[in-house]
Amino acid sequence: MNKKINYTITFCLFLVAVFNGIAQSTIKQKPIIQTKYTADPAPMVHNDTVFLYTSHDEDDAKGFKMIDWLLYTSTDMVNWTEHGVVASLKDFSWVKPDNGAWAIQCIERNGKFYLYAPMHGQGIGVLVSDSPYGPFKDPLGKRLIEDNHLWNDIDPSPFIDDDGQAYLYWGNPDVYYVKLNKDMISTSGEIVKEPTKPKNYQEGPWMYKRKGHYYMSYASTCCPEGIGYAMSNSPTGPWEYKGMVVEASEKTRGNHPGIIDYKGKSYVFGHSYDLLKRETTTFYERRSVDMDEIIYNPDGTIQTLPYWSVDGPKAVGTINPFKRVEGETMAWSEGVKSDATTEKGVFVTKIDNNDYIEVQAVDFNKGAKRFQVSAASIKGGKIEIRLDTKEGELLGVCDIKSTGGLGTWKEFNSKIKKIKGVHNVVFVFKGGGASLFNLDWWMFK
Ligand code: FUB
Repeated sequence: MNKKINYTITFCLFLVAVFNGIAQSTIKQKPIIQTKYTADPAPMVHNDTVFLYTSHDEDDAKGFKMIDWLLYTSTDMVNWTEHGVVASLKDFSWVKPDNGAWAIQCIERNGKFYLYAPMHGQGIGVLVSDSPYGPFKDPLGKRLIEDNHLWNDIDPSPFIDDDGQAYLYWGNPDVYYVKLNKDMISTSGEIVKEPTKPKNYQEGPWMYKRKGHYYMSYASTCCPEGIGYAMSNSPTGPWEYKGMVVEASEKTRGNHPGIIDYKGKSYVFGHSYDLLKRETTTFYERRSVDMDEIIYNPDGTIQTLPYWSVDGPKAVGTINPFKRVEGETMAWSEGVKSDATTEKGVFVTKIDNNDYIEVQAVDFNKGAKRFQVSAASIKGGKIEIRLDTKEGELLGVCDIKSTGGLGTWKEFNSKIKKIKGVHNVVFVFKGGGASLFNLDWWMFK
């Protein structure tokens, strides 16, 4: 290679590095799930818990590469616990299982949980379970929706009105709806193509009723997509466009809404590419679910958010550290991944030197003096237990010795400085090299 070409390549690489550095250093938002790429948030409040069903972009996805759906729960809206794969294309015997697990939504009726799932190009199916955690089974063994626009049948959103009538809404680029029977796995009457499709509707209808108003929110404008919404006096329209819940932003591309009320506050969930952008400036379909609090005006309209805030919402609950807390419960993390086995369930893995997990709003109450953790390890390493931030006060260090393998679990404990009150806790992992240990659960005493 001659010198001139060499200099030119070096200069270009330098520019790319500077651009990457600038792009990555400007990403301050913190998507709520970091161990996997997640999309199409479908939050459901059941009893005192938010169940967040998501679709799942594979780590090596370039375009849409989606084969299963994930479940996360929270009782405080800042810490999310992963429950792993809650359903997959393989749960539908009539579906090609290689791709197309798009946006699902779950709804409860009479103690049963109905998960409506689009398999892109193959139609909309429904799975049923006695528990929001699954296992979900296909009661029909065939599509729920039969029509002549299979390709457009995506993003099903179930809704049950106060009079008990249930509906299913879906579609791109049109909105369709049909009545569901009480069994929730059969339809009644004709499929209707909504004649008053709201302005800028793209896809992803999210139907709900609040204080007597019917709402349809949806991926709005293209591209980029924000989250728009329309209101009506009836579940079947006419729909009147009311504006944006979250503005379309150049920071993102696709979007998909989920809206709930929980513990006296209201929240919108949607997409960002902010996790991907921390790693690369190249665009891939590797999305992340983010969320924020929203405020309703007295007339039921919604105050628009410009984009996801940097800090996210405040905690509306606390973590009890005197009971086992799953390692995969986190408000934020860097570096680590999650995995699962049938025996162990979900655990934290790929823990390298300086990776960390932050858990917010941990209520130490009258005081904790010891830390205990279940880990499995070949090399071993250390867990620094820090207060409030990654650089915060060091409460103690727990040594994780080799257990003889990443599948052999043992408990380790260490003394810590006495701590009281409500704090964020940050576990900073230290050791030589990569994959120091796996982590199942922790607690304080
Ligand atoms: O995630 C695949 C598709 O992208 C969804 O079904 C749409 O809503 C869009 O988010």
